[in-house]
Amino acid sequence: MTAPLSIRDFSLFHGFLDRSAQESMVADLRAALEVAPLVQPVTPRGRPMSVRMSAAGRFGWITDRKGYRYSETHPDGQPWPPIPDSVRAVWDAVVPDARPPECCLINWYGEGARMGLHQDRDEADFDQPVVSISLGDDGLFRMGNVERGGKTESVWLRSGDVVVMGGAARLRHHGVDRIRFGSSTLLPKGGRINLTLRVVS
Ligand SMILES: O=C(O)CCC(=O)C(=O)O
Repeated sequence: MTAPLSIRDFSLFHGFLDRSAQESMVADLRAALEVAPLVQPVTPRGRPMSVRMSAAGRFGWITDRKGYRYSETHPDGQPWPPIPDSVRAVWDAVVPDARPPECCLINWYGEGARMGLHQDRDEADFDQPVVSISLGDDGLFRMGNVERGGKTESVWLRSGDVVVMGGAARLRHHGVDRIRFGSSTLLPKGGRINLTLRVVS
């Protein structure tokens, strides 16, 4: 494993997964999405998000008119499928001392989808990192500050890249301004999948 690039305390492992590892992870995710289909969530104010979401693990992160929260069931009522071993192996490799992940949030970005700058703070233990895995089209990842506002820096995340948001980066704002739709051949119909592994409780 080559040393990661550090930007604003985020650790970026470019090219962490090779093409065949990416393909088998996508197959594992397709099986998980059979159990827990992607949904287009709405914010508590009722605004539809541009990403589609699902999850694997004990918890999934959901949002609807009742608020942002972790839930042990999919909005349709069934429990989430287990986190695929291929995904769990990335966590074990990059954050071997962390507690086991309890949620793998699955975000799917179609053409024009984005995610505004935000902090991940619905988890109980901020000493535990969040690990992000990118698959498919390139996404422009913006990294900011713990406080709102101020200067930010951006980097294009490509298929197979892994980012660790731990330590001083754990509560930094981050988001995805845009994707380059069709830039990768991994997903036949285009789009970007981002997985974030989290310890929830
Ligand atoms: O899509 C990404 O690279 C980041 C996703 C993210 O910020 C999140 O799920 O909280």
